[in-house]
Amino acid sequence: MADDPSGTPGSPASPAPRSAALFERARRVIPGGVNSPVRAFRAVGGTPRFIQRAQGAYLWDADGQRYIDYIGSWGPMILGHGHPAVLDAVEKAARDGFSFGAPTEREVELAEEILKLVPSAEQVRLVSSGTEAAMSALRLARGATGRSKIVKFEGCYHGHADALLVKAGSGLATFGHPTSAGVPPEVVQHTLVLTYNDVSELEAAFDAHGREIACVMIEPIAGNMNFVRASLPFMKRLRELCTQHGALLVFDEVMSGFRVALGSAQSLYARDLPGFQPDLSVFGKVIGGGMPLAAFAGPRAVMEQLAPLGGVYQAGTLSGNPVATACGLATLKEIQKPGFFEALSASTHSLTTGLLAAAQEAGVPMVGDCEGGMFGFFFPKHAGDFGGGLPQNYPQVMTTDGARFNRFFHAMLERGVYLAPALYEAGFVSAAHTPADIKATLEAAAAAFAAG
Ligand code: KE4
Repeated sequence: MADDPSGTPGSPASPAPRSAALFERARRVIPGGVNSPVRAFRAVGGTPRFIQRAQGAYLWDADGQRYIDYIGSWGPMILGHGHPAVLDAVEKAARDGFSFGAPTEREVELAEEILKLVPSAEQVRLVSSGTEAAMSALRLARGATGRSKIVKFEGCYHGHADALLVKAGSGLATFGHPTSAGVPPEVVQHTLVLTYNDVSELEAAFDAHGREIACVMIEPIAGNMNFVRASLPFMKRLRELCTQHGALLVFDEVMSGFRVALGSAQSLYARDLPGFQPDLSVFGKVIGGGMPLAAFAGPRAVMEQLAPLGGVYQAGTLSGNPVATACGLATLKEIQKPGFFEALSASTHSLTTGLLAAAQEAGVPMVGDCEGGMFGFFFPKHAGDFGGGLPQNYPQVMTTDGARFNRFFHAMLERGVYLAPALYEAGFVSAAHTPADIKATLEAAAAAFAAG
């Protein structure tokens, strides 16, 4: 999620005149012309494309240019845009009413559907954004444990709640510093930022603060560092230390949830670490199907400490919104259909291995990984970096070639392929992407690499 400092704003003039005009107009009335910073293309330079419409695997911008979409609204559009079952559900729900501020059956249905797919949780609370879900899970962990300290990892993004906008302190045991203006240092004084995948830092932190730590929040597959997996030894040790010290392990699966597997990333760790479960889980994106809906979930004993039963306050006017829940429920029904994830994983794997093959053919150092409908890739500055494997943490990601990424991004955009406009962001494939779309993408990549 971090802005790429090596970005080259002001890259080649955009061939998208209407987007350029709209961007100019937007910047007069919206800060930076966007309602979320990453959309402004500041990391990659150039003109952000103003999207007019989408269908299936495709986006069309204001100039009528079609793109194969590998952002999918940053993850939600796992079915592709405009899936008929989702459209029908949303249309019907909208006709029944947009919002009531009262409980509805569909919220119960969606909660039941989520819990069916998340064996680590017994109850779930619906909210409107991933930030809200992560912020609420954090408050719940502090309320449930009576502790203040929290641990996060450099490179992981959990939305923009104050306590989570933190970069590592100068030394291991020192607490974080705000990454954003407007966050008073005292707000982040309890947030400890460690290096992802570093067991020794984890053990030292728990040695120093174990009984004061309310929770450790982690992206199990860090899509905000593009695509970095928490190693099995690291995750195993993290689980052990949280259990030993009475800290809650919070899986931020806003991006990975129902995206990397039907059972989310936690099902992959449970497969490889028998009995593994997080204590709390945070979801978003896919469970809203593209509409404002997120959630946090966990054991009843913890969740029932939330208002109105318990002392941890949490609320939301549009939480469990009737139209958003219809969109999410229809999406979750579709992804459970037999063969859905096998097909999606095959498409994503074909794309990722094809990109790596095209880079190798062109003599360009490139590494990548994928899981389910999520993928990522990096351009190491030297072929042997990271031992030929993937970056394992944020500092290593920082050593990759941002300028090459930006050239590749624009070369692909000009060839009708819309990748994430920042090297720190993951990519997403939908069920609507066909083998022909993957083939066209790989042909564009070969041409992009040939262009240098
Ligand atoms: P939102 O508040 O944006 O719905 O969710 C915050 C969030 C929480 N946790 C994780 C793991 C996330 O990836 C996110 C949001 N992801 C970014 C993309 N990396 C959303 C795109 C944007 O900020 O515009």
